[in-house]
Amino acid sequence: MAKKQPTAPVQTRHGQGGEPHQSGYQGLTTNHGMPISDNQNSLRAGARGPTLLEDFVLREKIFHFDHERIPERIVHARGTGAHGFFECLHPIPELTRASLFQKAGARVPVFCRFSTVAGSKGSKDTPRDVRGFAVKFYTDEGNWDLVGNNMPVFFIQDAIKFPDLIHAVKPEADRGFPQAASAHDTFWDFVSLMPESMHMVLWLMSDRALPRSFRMMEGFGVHTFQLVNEQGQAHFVKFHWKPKQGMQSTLWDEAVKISGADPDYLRRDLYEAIQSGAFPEWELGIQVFDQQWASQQDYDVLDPTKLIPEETLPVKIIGRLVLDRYPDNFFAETEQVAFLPSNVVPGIDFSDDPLLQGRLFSYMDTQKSRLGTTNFHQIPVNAPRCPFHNFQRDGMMQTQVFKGRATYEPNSLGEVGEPTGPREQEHGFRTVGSAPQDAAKLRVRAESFADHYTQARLFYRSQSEIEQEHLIAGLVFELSKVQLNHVRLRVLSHMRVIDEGLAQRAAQGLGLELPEPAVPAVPPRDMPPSAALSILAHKPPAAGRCLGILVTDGADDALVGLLRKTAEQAGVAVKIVAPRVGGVTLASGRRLPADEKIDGAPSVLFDAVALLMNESEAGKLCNCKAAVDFVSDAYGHLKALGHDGGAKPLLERAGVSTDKGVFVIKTGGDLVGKVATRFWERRHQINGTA
Ligand code: HDE
Repeated sequence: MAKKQPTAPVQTRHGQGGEPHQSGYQGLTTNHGMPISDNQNSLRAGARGPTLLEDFVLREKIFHFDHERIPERIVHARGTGAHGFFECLHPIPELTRASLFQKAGARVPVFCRFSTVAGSKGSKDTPRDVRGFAVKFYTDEGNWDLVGNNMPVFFIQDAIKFPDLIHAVKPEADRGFPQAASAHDTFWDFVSLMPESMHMVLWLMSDRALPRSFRMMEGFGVHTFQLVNEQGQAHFVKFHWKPKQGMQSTLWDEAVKISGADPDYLRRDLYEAIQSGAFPEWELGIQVFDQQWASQQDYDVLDPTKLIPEETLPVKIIGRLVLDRYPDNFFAETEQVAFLPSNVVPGIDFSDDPLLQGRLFSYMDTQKSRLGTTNFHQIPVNAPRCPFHNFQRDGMMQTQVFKGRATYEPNSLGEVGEPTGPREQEHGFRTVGSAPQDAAKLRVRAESFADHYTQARLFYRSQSEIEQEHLIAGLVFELSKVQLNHVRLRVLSHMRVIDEGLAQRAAQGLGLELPEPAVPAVPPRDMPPSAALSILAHKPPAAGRCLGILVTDGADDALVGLLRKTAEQAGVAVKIVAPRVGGVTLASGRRLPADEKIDGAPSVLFDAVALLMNESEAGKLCNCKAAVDFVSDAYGHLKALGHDGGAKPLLERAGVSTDKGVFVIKTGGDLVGKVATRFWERRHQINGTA
């Protein structure tokens, strides 16, 4: 008789039901609780014979496996999430009765998901794209979902254009590519035919579309919402998330290389930060205004292609968001989380923004298709943390066992003819009443939405010179990927209306003659530049960044220790990179294990690098392409390179010339303090513009 093959590991061989085995292991069972004695071999007719249909253990396992995938999100498919809390810092009872804003220090749990928009679930983390920033607040009066982006405006003004926009940016219908990229004909064809998208297009071409980390992005509710107080008085509000980690972006060349080195870069970054206890934090701010103020602006506050400059209406901080726990199970939590812009709580209400109005329908609908049932609100990550009762019943995957006879309201099935079951609440949500300005049914766009260029100009002119260079390079790159020349020219015709200099520089980069300018419905105005729109106007802190230390045998132990200590004090993470993952033997004779082997951790994964080696080892690394690229990329990406003198041969081999960012480490702080700094003047050397 043949033996069972192969021998199973001890821990899976025992098991009686789901109870822990006496040795501490939990017994393996089927989904219906039957103890499984063999998880290695299917049931066969003879040792080498066919598998029997009778094997219900096999069939259950394969059946479940066959259905493990669920449809990915139509947009924002690629993302990652985390648990945390929101804390009210400055109560605003005068503005809203929402319970989470009533008491300083009061906290509610949250789940937050960050995402890219265009790519599929398995796409890379670092394409040029908008990022989703969705927060679910589990309040004691229900879930409030603030489903925003890392940019304060959007491409379109009306929900009816959303499927067109997404079809245009997704892989082209006939060929199925490009994945997670706007650099192709259909996207630019569509947006160039939609002047209202020009403001957002410039945000997409800017550094905002290449965040260094989800932790280093701002977030925006985008639409105007309303806050409603106990007396029923309403104010308009825009929501802002301000990262405590500061804002930071990658360079384009860096982003491209990161996507090869680590397609999970942003996901891993969030995971590692939380696991190490460096909990990412944002402040929640609001811009509050009333109808009278809104009427005085030159743009319509209901138009989601417009922002309100912070210099005009300052952002008031009211709370903070801290993410302190990575999910236990990615699928159960991050994949199944279902955000609904229609999830508001008493004290928060919508505005008539036509894009928001469309979203109120779409998200509920999409969850049914994605999660398969109207009962998606019962999945733990979606369920309110407060009690919820109503007469909605049954449906696929119903997990609640309702008691009683009454499934309708009103009823009189209680004792002595009284009603039974939940009732309407006096304190419940009430929609803010507003008199429609024009009660006629119309398919129109308000005239006040017609200016498509003023704020695109505002955004461009609010960027620093370096950021403008990046924006133009982004535009030139994307339009160079576009194959239809008439589309390129149409984009340039819009750029001419936004800013003549921008158009000229883009045309030069493309090697094209400038076309006639587009004819705007409303000629653009000049608005005062807004520093709040520039990333580089804000100096980022060192904390939250990562220093990569490339070491070889014979490196100075004391210097490694000094860098580690200084970095730890500054909240900077450290990774040791070595020619072999087993590590190196330092000059002191101590073994230093490595976190990464050199070709698995190119310098694009770090914010700054240290090179610790003696000259002879540096000489050997001159023949290692990965080591040479490590150095030349760190230099090319304008990062700080600290070294111990021994690395000189490698620096020379990598073509590094000494500047303020390339120096011999003396104090540790001299390098760690520059971990978030880019040495911009070096770019002329790199780009050949010196
Ligand atoms: Fe979304 N959007 N969207 N969107 N959106 C979805 O809902 C939609 C819009 C945003 O991490 C979908 O659950 C329409 C603006 C984020 O799970 C879908 C319109 C903003 C996320 C959908 C918009 C967003 C989504 C896909 C135009 C910024 C990911 C899966 C009217 C304010 C949430 C899903 C997460 C997801 C529809 C426009 C942000 C299809 C119809 C504007 C962050 O329902």
